[in-house]
Amino acid sequence: MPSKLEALNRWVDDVARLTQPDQIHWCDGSDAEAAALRAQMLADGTLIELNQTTHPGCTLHRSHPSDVARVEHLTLVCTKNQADAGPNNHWMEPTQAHAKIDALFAGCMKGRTLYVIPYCMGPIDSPLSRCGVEITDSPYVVANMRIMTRMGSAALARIEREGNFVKGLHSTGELDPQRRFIMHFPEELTIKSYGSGYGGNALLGKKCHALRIASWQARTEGWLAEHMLIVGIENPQGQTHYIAAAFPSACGKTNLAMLIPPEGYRQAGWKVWTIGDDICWMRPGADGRLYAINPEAGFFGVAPGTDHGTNPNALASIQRDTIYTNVAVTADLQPWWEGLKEGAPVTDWQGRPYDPANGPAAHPNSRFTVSARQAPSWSPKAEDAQGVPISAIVFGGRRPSLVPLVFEARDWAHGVLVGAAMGSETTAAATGAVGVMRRDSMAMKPFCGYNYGDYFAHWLSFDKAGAKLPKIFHVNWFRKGADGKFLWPGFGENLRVLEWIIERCEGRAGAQETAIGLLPRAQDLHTQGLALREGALDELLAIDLPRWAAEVEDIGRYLDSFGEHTPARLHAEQRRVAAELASAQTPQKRAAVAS
Ligand code: GTP
Ligand code: SPV
Ligand code: MN
Repeated sequence: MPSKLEALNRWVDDVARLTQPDQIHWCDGSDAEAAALRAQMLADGTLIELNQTTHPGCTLHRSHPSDVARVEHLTLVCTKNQADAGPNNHWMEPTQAHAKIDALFAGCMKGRTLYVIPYCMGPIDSPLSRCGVEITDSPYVVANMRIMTRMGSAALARIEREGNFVKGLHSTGELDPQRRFIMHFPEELTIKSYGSGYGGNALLGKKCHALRIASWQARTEGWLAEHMLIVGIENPQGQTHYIAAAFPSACGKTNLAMLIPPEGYRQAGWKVWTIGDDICWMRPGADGRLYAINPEAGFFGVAPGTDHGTNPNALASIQRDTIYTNVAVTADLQPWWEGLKEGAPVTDWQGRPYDPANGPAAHPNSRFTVSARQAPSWSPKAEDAQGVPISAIVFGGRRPSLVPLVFEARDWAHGVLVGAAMGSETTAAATGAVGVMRRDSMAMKPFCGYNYGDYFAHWLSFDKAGAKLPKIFHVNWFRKGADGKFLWPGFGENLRVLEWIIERCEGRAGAQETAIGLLPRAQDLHTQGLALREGALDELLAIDLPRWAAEVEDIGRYLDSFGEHTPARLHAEQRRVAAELASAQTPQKRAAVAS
């Protein structure tokens, strides 16, 4: 069933000539197609059927043990000029890159089926949406793409109408880490991924298209493609504010997007609506506000830590029709992971009898793939072709010390600096050491498809006449006390911070000005019914001036690392904050400046 689009047919032909599959299957996205693929994967062991009484329609996939996370060192941005990719990306010259990866693709689909997956990122009828076609030899990828994107006939019809699409070529190859590359050619709107079957490396609509390629397109077209959740917060008066929040991988986006309000808030009438949990595309509307869509249709969420107490909405979503990857199972084949209070693991994520000596039962980056429609908190506005207006942008990361619970940037340029300066401890979402502090500007370090310096300039460019930009905030749910325990209870209680953020946007909540931005005083946060340790709130809202001065100095060096690409405006902003910190530390000097 080739398409009506000659360019698409020609590309599929070219790929088939290179990869030599036994068959070609054009995916229509139908239920019958999905059922046939599922049966085939159950038969060949790619999927294991879980307990169909407790988890109807749920299956488990165990990936190769060396293929469980994104591989940043093997992820390349291949632009003609290296400076366009920037020091934040691994780079290879495009001709050389094509030659290198095409040599891996040569003949790699012999004995396999080549699947053509037309997909649309965003609502099918939205002007903000963008389409792509992924070619893969992995039925597991097809099954995941069907949940994560609008996949099949409707997407193909839009592609045929528009005539252009992002080309993504994927093969699991031999799953050999020595023969693995995730390459992006933004100038050609092309992705080539070889040797991994894992999420972000293989589901090309997600990080490869919707962030790396889309961020490049967004820069030239005047919009933003960001690693952000989108959540709607409805207050007791029935007004809903939409917040977009960028946290690095495995730092709480899915959890915040689905949070359940604390008891008192629920009774008062607060509601939370999920629009997206990982990616946000936003663009200025006619009224000057930023309007956002979630380009995805499903959640590829972190399993460990998901429980009734932390994320009941996620848990409710994944009781049926969910693909689990690398979780453990109980004696009666129910999925299990660390943090789940019910059940006990009997078989670990690699299929071995569970033995604590082998480490956790579920892989720390084990995941669930589920349709967003299954979330009890799913917002009907997520299908809105115009997107939702964003009231606030929130940045945050895992910062065990220094960074307070929440602060507000004084204006857009300061907010861009706050986003650029973001730091976080690394997590299991990518291979490599876990718990190492690194700068992760706007949570886009692994995903920005071009030079970070140019990206900062693009962010600054939104501040122009007529713009009604969201306020920018920074949060830190992960601050630890002297005992090494989290000071803030997090999860549902994070609504208390979001309430302050919304009230600030409405001009109603109080704040105190500090050198690093505006902070709530203890009395500006609603803490009724909140169990906090003695002194915890003071610690969460304290600013250690000398340590902040050192931090801002380090941020200056970090901005320097992008050379002339870093906009002068951002340097100026860094110097302004450094000067404010210096004068805050010497009251005499401050008095002198004031007089
Ligand atoms: P990606 O899908 O990798 O982009 O991750 P994410 O940002 O969506 O992270 P997610 O919400 O899945 O959370 C990752 C881990 O952080 C889980 O183990 C959560 O239980 C934990 N977590 C999330 N929110 C909080 C919080 O407010 N406080 C604490 N202490 N942990 C949290
Ligand atoms: C992340 O790592 O940020 C994820 C999972 O959301 S992946 O799809 O692998 O990128
Ligand atoms: Mn993510």
